[in-house]
Amino acid sequence: MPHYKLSYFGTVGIGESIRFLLKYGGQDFEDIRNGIEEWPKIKPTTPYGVLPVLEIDGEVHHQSLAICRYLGREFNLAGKDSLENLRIDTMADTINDYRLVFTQTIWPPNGEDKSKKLESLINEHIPYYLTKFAEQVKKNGGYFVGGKVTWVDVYFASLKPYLDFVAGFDTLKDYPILKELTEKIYAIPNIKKWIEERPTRCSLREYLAGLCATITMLIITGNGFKYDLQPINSNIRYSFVEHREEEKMPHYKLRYFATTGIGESIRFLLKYGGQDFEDVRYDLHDWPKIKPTTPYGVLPVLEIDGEVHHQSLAICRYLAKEFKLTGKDSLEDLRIDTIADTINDYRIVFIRAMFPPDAADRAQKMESLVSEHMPYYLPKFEEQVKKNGGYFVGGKVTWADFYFVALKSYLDSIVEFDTLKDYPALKELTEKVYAIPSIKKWLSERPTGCCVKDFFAGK
Ligand SMILES: N[C@@H](CCC(=O)N[C@@H](CS)C(=O)NCC(=O)O)C(=O)O
Repeated sequence: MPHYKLSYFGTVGIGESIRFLLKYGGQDFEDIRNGIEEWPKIKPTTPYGVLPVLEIDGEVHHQSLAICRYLGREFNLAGKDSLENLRIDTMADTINDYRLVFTQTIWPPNGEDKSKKLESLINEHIPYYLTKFAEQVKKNGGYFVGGKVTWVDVYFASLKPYLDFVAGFDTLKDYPILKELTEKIYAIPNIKKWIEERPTRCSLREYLAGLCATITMLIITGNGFKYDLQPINSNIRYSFVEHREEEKMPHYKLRYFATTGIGESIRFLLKYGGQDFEDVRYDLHDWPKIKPTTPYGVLPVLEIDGEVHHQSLAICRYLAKEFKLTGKDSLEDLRIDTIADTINDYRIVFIRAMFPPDAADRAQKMESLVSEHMPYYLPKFEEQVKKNGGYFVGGKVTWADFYFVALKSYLDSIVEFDTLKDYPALKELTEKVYAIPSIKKWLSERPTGCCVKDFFAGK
């Protein structure tokens, strides 16, 4: 058995899903629970200044969802095939989007009224998501995916006390099927035992003292593992693409906005895989009509042979598996997932800087994006790429590299300068991905005038 050491706060929060999964797997683990008073000292010792962090035989991992996916696989709670894994990943990311609305309620962005946020959490967001979750669980025999328990059910059930606490009531009270699912997870013997014996902390008093609020604010990220360098062998990848052309290709239809954004990584991956796809692009003025036709009111949406999928990262991971851009084993996949989620956290800071309606707030967010957040993330990305032979993971191109590179034009256009200008290793990585023949071709032919600011300006 590997040695697991989990470091989180003395509460439930997003660390609890990892505890649930370790317990489910019958794994002993060191359950380090940090107090808020120690946090300022501990923070700089974590990969990206946040928790949870899980050490597996001394190797440091972060990003709660990446860790859950890894443990899910270790303990046979993953899907039976890659399409089922896509469905699980999609739901996990959607549950995480749901959770983030709670986080934003506790920590409203500057100037936003907390009670208004709570009101819209309760009256809009909770019913919006839970109705859809309930529908899905009903259609799937009482579980989120495939009529049996998977790690996404455990993830959902483990979050309940935390979400109830923020909302101030039993969030599942009007959703019997979700309640039943949660009870089923709680009744699994190892989990039942854990619930009986786990430390009971995170009281309201503690919460008000700032501990839980700090925790909920955290978007878990990080790095700091040892690397397994491999020679770069891009021939293998090109020959794979040629080989695929002989196979029966599924029909792909991508629906996104008429810009790069998070849809572009999906386009990059499809192009890399030599896949034709319908590239449906919407203008902003079409959006109100289109929004209700999507699963959760957002894009991108990818149809694969008519089955509708959403969540950009879940889709990228699925395509990467199709086109052999994943890791060589599950630990390498964990490293790829971790950096992809961290790049996504970085991306979200750009979005938060771009949208506040108040100009002064927007200017302040933009200023801290450029002077704090970018210099925080980019040197860490640069260091990781340097340590890994010019790629994010394992000394060869993986979908994490594609995800990062495809976002560049979008992020550059938000701040209006080359975000990688001071980061030669990241720049070189970008050039390498741009030079892959299928990507080079795509860059030369993709619709132009597609940058984020122009798009929002209606150009
Ligand atoms: N976690 C989702 C987020 C999707 C998302 O927020 N999409 C934005 C575009 S980048 C959207 O559709 N916004 C329209 C809206 O919220 O009305 C994913 O990665 O797919």
